[in-house]
Amino acid sequence: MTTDAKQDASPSPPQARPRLLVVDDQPINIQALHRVFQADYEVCMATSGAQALEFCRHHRLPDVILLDVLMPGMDGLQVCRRLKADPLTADIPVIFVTGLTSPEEETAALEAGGVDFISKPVNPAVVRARVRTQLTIKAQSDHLRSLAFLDGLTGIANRRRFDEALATEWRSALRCGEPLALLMIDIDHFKRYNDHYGHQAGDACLQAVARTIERHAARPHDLAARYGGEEFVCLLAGSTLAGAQAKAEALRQAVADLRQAHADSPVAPHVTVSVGVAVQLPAPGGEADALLAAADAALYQAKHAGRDRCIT
Ligand code: GH3
Ligand code: MG
Ligand code: MG
Ligand code: MG
Repeated sequence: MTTDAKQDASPSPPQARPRLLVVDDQPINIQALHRVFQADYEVCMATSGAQALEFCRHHRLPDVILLDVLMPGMDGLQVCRRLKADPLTADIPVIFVTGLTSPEEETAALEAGGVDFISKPVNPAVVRARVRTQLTIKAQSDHLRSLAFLDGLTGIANRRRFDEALATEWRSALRCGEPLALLMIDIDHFKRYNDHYGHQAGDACLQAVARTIERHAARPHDLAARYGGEEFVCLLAGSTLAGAQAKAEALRQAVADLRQAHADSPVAPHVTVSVGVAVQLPAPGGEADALLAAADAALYQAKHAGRDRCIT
C-alpha cells in the first residue's frame, strides 16, 4: 500500500492521480479496495473515523472517500456528517461501502450526506465504475463553480469572487494582525470613450485594462477583479501602505502606457484611470465594508482632483 494516513503531507503534483481515501476498521477490506484501485489512483487509508477526519485536516484532500459504516468509536454516518459540516471537506463525494444492506440503512447513509451506497463484498468493476462517475460529477461541478466566479467579458475574477475574497482575507488579516490593502480603479471618461468609439471598442478597451490590472496583482494573495462596469478592484493582502501606493502608481502608469487612443478625453489623448487606495488593519468589530468605503472615497477625490492619479 502506497500511502498511510500518517504519511505524505506533500502538495499535489500538477498531474496527480485522483486520490482515494479508504476508511475501514478491517485491514482486509482496505486491502481489497487497494487492489482494485492501485493502478489508477493514489490510495490512502484510515482505519477509524477519527483517523479519516485527521487525514483530511492535514493532507491534500481526497477526491473521493470510500467509507465503511460499522466501525468502533465513530461510525461511518457520524464521520460523513462531520465531513459535510466542514466547508473544507463538504464537497468531497462520500461513497458508503458496507455490509449493511437494508433500505433503512441505505436511506440513513444517503441522508448523512453520502452520494452512493455499495454493498460488501464489492464487485471490482462496479466499485470502479461508481468511483469514476463521482469523479466526473465532481469535475463538472468544480468547472461550473470556477465559471461562476469569472467575469464573462474580461475573464478576470468577478464581483462575487471579490466579495468572498474580501470577507476571507479580512478575517485572515484580523487573525494574523496584518494590514489589508484595496485599490479601487475607475476608467476616466469612459462614457465618452463609448460614445466616440462605439460599445464594441469599449469592450475591447475594458479587456485590455483588465489584463493590465491583473498583471499587477501577481502575488499569491493578490486578487484583481472587475467590480462592475468600468470599475476594477485589487485586493492586496499583507501589503503596507507604501507597497499599495507603489502598486497603484505602477498600475496607473501601465494603463497610460497602453497608449489606447481616447480622442475625446479632456485628461489625456489616451485611456487613463483614477485609483483610490485604502489600507486598514482589521480590528475586532470592524467591517470589511469600511475598507471598500475608504477606497471609494479616495477614488472620488482622485476624480475631483483631475483624474489620471492615485489618492490615498
Ligand atoms: P468618470 O471619469 O467620472 O469615471 O466618467 P465615466 O464616463 O467613466 O463614468 P460614468 O459612470 O458616467 O460612465 C461609465 C460608463 O461605462 C458608462 C457605461 O456605458 C460604460 N460601461 C459600463 N460597463 C460597460 C461594458 O461592459 N462595456 C462597455 N463598452 N461600456 C461599459
Ligand atoms: Mg467495519
Ligand atoms: Mg465608474
Ligand atoms: Mg469612469
